[in-house]
Amino acid sequence: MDSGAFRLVVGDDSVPLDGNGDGVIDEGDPLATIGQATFDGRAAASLQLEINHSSSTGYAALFGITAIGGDVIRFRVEV
Ligand SMILES: [Ca+2]
Repeated sequence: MDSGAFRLVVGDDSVPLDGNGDGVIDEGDPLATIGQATFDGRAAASLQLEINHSSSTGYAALFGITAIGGDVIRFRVEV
């Protein structure tokens, strides 16, 4: 069954987004923070995920979401 989940494919799974292993990605995890993000002219508290890949670091924001299940998004190695 399609759960509607999506994949974020970056880096490797040695640094999981659910860093504290409690099953939820939220501000309690080292690579996640909550910040104000804007989208389509609106602002909302949003989960911001630090993405380290090769020699660069970027961020992905989940607009309007402050916590999400650790099984929904994860790093995954694709070779
Ligand atoms: Ca967690």
